[in-house]
Amino acid sequence: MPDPILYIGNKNYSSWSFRPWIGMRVTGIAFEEQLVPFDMDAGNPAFNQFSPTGKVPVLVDEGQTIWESLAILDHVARKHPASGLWPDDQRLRSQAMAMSAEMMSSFGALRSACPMNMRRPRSPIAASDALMADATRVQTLWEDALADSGGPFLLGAFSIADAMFAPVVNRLDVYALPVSGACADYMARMQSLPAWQEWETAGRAEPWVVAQDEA
Ligand SMILES: N[C@@H](CCC(=O)N[C@@H](CS)C(=O)NCC(=O)O)C(=O)O
Repeated sequence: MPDPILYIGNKNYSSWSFRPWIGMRVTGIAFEEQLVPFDMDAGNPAFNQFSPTGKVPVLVDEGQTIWESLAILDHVARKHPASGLWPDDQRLRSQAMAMSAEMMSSFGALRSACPMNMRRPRSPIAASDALMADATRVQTLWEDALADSGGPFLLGAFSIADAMFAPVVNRLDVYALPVSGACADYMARMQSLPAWQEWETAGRAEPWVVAQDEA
C-alpha cells in the first residue's frame, strides 16, 4: 500500500498544515508530502484540485480524501495506535480530545493578531485584552496538563494535544508574549524536536511572502 499523501501549504505560515505534519513526523508515521504554496490574491485556486474546502491540510489515504487537521490526526492515530497520538489511557484520551477541540474552536484573538510565522524575528506586538486573555488561557491549559502528567509533553508522551498546539508555541515565542517558566520549558522542548527543526528550517528557506500574515 503506498504511503498517504499529505497536502500542505507554506511551512512558514500554514498553521493548520503544521499540526498533522508534526504529529505524523514525530511519531514516525510515513507519508508523502505535497506542498502547494498559498496564492492569497487568487484565492488559492490550486487547492480546489485536491481539497473539498479549498483549504489545506488534506490527507489522501487509500483513495479516501480526509480534510480538517483534527480529522487527519484522528485518522492516522486510529490507523497507527502504537504511535500514541491518541493516548492509550481513556482519561488522557478524553483530555487530548477536549484540548484539541478547544484549540479548534477558540483563541480567535491570538490566531488573528499573531499568525504563525517561522521566520519572524522575535519581537512584541501591541497586545489587546482579548489577545492577553487567549495567551493566559492557553498557558493555564498547558500548565494544568503538564502538572497533571509530569511532562515532558502535555499529556506525558507526545500526543495529538501537542500537535494541535504546536503553532501556538511559535506564536507565543515570536510575538514575545509573556510566558511562565513551565510554559517556556515546554515550548523549548517542542522547538528542539528534530521534526520541529526540519519544518522550521524549510519554512525559513521558502521564498514566498504573504503580506497579510506578516503582523
Ligand atoms: N479547520 C481547518 C482550517 C484549514 C485552514 O484554514 N487552512 C488554511 C491554511 S493554514 C487555508 O487553507 N487557507 C486558504 C484559504 O482560506 O483560502 C483545519 O483544521 O484544517
